[in-house]
Amino acid sequence: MNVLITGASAGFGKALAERLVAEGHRVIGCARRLDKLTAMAETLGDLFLPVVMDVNDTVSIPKIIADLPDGFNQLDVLVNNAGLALGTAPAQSANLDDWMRMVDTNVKGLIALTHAVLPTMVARDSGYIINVGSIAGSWPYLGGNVYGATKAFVKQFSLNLRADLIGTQVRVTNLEPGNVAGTEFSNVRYHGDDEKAAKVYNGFTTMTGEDIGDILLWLIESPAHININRLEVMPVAQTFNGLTIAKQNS
Ligand code: NDP
Ligand code: 8X3
Repeated sequence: MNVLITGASAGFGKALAERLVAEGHRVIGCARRLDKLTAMAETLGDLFLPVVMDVNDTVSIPKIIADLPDGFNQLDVLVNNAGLALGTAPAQSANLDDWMRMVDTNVKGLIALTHAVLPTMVARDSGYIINVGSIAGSWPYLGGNVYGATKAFVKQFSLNLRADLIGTQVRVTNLEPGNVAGTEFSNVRYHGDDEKAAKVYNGFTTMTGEDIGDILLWLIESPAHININRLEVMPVAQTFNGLTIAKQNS
């Protein structure tokens, strides 16, 4: 299969690329950092095509897809994985630039890629779009404000794609992971404060990028007649917040 992964230079995307190549699939690995992609290509070989792509630059996306070389240009799977959280401040003190970047990357980038790839999948009556959402798209938490809202968009967009794709063989899944350590996610969220990022994962056993890579590979290799609409996964140590009440006299 030919699998295009956004956000392939780190975290889940990198873990998935490694697994796919090990299984003999071709990977179009997209991200902004060419040095990271080039290093991966040196290890992964000819089955891995590094492609510089900034999903925020939505105008550039159709041409990047149209210019994919022979052998890599028929996309069987699109994994919309590039995304980020910025900050954990409550809404009333959040940074507006952070909010806008999350919308640009997690929402606009994802729909632009989907728009560029979907018509060809439908024309071939075959293909699979996997969107990487988050538990933050379903479960509100303090400081999750716009990040969670972008992932709620991703969830509903995924479900609405399924509605539009009735009668076709094109599949769509929204993967919704909870807490995952060992990626750059929290380092990015805390704007490079690596000490603060590391503390998020202290004191419990969490999931890893490799766990999510395994799950993504399992989705991609699942039987073509099954559509997994949504898949929510958390470490056992994580569960839902109780509903909080601010009492007047406490
Ligand atoms: P990482 O920060 O480790 O990886 C993010 C990837 O996205 C990098 O490869 C980065 O590459 C790429 N990326 C970021 N911005 C852009 C952009 N504008 N254009 C192209 N690529 C971009 O994060 P994770 O692997 O942990 O997260 C991957 C996805 O999973 C995200 O959508 C995240 O929201 C979601 N998620 C993460 C969870 C976690 O706890 N880790 C849990 C649930 C969901 P580069 O910088 O080279 O462009
Ligand atoms: C990332 C998971 O719980 O940090 O999407 O929001 S969480």
